[in-house]
Amino acid sequence: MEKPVRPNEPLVTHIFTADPSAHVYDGKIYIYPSHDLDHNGPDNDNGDQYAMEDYHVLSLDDFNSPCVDHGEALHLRDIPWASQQLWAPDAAYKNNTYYLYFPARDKEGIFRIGVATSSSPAGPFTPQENYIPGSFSIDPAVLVDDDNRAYMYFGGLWGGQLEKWQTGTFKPDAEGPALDAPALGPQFAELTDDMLSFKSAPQEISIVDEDGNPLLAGDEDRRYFEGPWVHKYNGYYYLSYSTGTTHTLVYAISKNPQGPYVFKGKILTPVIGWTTHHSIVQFQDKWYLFYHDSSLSGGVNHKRSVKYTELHYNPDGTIQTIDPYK
Ligand code: FUB
Repeated sequence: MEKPVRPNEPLVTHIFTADPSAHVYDGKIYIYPSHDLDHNGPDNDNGDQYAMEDYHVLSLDDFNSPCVDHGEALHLRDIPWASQQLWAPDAAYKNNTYYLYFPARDKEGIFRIGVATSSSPAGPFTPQENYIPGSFSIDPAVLVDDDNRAYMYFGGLWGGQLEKWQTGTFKPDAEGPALDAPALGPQFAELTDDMLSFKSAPQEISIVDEDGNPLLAGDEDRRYFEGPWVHKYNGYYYLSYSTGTTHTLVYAISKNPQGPYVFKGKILTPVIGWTTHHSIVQFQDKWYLFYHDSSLSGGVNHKRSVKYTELHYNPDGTIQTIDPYK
């Protein structure tokens, strides 16, 4: 019998995993991570080192159980429109179907977001012929709300190409806003009832400070970079994300799924490795943060491991900051 997974330790060590999206299905915790590959290629701001080719689904019966790797759930070779780089995925359940949402570069090298379906939370997943029309950039996160409407949050700077879409079309040489201009926010789109396309064109989410002013592009401790996640707690939507260059997970809250979101604070201090990426899930009566770091590989940016830790709220609904190494 394999050992239970302990907090702040890799869920699995036989493969490298990152970007965990955790959900509770059928009373178990399913984790949808990226599957990092071991290679000696370039490591750069374009993210070429993240050269992933497939997805594995992981699960935990509970937090006293070993982690199960359900094997390959989807491979690049089976996605007709994609050329490379299966980055951070998410999953959703609706219509008696499990949906896997994932970014990849299309045949022109532009990141798009695709969807694949399965009758099982562990896959295998069957991809659609084409990416979601109107989709772009990376890091999809899907919230199926209490009224059964489903929203996708997505977008990431630099290698994730978000700044290249500021005019609504892809401009390969476009750069981000000036440092004293409002930062780019994540994108928001409601999904159609069949979960396979957007109801209308994605719109940018505004993240504002405590006085209602948009966070600025130069505010690297707080502005959006990549890796959105939205969960609900006490009637509020919590949008959490990575600040990228300052390597922190932070959050903002709103009464509306589309925002504007008011910045609140830090969730996770920087981890070992350049990227930080997470999800937040309630299991039974506790809340958990799933995240990754590169400690198992000795700090190699693209050889990461998914971990979890418990997350605590203060009585006023703010989240207590976690230092994973204390
Ligand atoms: O895993 C590739 C990329 O690294 C993800 O899409 C980003 O969120 C970052 O974790």
